[in-house]
Amino acid sequence: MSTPAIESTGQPAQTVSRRALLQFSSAMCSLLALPAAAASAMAEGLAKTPRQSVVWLSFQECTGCTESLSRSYSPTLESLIFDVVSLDYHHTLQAASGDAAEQARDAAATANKGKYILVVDGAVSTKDGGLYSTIAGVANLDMLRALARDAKAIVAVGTCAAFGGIAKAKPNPTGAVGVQEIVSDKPLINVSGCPPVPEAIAGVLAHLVAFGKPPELDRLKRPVAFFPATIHQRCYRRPFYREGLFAKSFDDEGARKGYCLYYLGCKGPVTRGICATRKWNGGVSFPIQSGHGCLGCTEPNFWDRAGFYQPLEGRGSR
Ligand code: FSX
Repeated sequence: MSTPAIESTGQPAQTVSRRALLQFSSAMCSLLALPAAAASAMAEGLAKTPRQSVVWLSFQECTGCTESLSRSYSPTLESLIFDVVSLDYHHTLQAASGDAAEQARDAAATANKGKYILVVDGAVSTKDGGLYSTIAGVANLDMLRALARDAKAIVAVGTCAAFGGIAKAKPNPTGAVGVQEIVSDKPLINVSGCPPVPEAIAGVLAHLVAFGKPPELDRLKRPVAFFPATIHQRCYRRPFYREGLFAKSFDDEGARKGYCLYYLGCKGPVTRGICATRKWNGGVSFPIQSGHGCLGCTEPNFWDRAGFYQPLEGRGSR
């Protein structure tokens, strides 16, 4: 998929040390599956690129995506991502509230017209003109259209923003959809997951800032580096699957021995992501490691597609 280059903004240059930038870039390039030489190029790009204005809109969501980003345990990641970008508007993280917050968003969009990155988490209500989800009296639908118009790129963070997520699940009373069903004329990156792995959010923003274009995307507009394979392909329980050793209930002998959770409804074989390798909370664990099958949350329609405890059909020799 082609990834058109995009211009940088004119914000003051960030002041992070070169050593910190190199550490950050090395970690990001490793995650992005870029060659080692790309780390210094990314650090150079970040060092000379003015801080990138980011306007972050939260619509129909649970704040899990922001919780995920704020709980990144990677050394320097959280501080660097806020030094590399200028997070000009974010409901949850900003100090401003009320009119001041709305004015901050409008001021950032005006000052960086055509140059800011628009991050969206949460699904967009479209039914009845989008009146079921509003911010300061403005429908999310209208706010998205207005802010997307002058954005240079859009990052849909979380499965709600990417594909509609839980809000879009039946009966979808608000007419919820993902961002791509509303905006189709801007570079768009879907960082799905409910919530996404925090390093995927940071990595996409770092790539946009350092290289001026999105990373390579798959057919669902997800960055290939963070959705390289199915959870099953990288799962530490996969040897049990191949041996035909399964847990059949959550408290049987197979469960105690850590056998494969396929028959307890795990959706790992049809779900792409890096949960099994990057894990969560600084590499402590991920759902399968804590004894529950993958829910398939990085995929479209995951809530409706299959019961969480219904096994997939047609187990083959994987
Ligand atoms: Fe959705 Fe994110 Fe799941 Fe929650 O913003 S992807 S419900 S983790 O918070 O949107």
